Amino acid sequence: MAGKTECSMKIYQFKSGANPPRVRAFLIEKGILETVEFVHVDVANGVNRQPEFKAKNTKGTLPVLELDDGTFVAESVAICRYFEVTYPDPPLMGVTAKDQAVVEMWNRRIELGLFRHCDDIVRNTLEFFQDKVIQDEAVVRVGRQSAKHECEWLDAELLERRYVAGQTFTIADITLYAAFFLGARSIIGSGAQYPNLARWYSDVSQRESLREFA
Ligand SMILES: N[C@@H](CCC(=O)N[C@@H](CS)C(=O)NCC(=O)O)C(=O)O
Repeated sequence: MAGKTECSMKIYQFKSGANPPRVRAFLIEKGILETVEFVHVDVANGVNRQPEFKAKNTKGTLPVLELDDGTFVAESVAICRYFEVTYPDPPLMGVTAKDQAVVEMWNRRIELGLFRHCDDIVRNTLEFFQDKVIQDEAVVRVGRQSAKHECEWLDAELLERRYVAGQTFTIADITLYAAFFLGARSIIGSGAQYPNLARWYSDVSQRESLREFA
């Protein structure tokens, strides 16, 4: 493994938010956090919306991976995919064709479902986003209701599985934890209504990698 001084890859990010910790957690699970140099971008002061950063990612979002040939890769899952291929052990996105398909199915279900609803709620309520998006109370109402439905469905799914995609920890668990960080934790509350989700949450919360969500 490369030491800190040998880093050639960079990840542009900031400490909080829900997406940068997804990638850091993935790298910690793989034991390769030290192979990457992290570059802090001052999101609070809009540095990610300035031309210099938009030259790296026209969307202005973080995280962004910069490879040593100058390629920029945005989107957390795409960045994780790069590291899954370059550092296959331990696998976090499945090994066989079947397992890869199952993990991807679950990761997409979580990302396009609960994670998105929780993200919608945050973007449409936090003062930080007031000048960045058109905040709409209807989106918040629909988001809350949809997030509850997703929690009910996931709770039933987790009855016979330890983790989201099966009996091993995968990227889909990191994505679900990110959804919890964004607000799903408050939806499940004491867990009485969602015992399997509550069991999953208390199990994965023990992992050091998920302390990146803070
Ligand atoms: N789909 C992207 C979402 C990236 C994203 O929205 N990042 C947020 C931080 S959690 C961001 O950059 N927000 C700052 C902004 O939009 O100005 C991913 O998976 O990485």
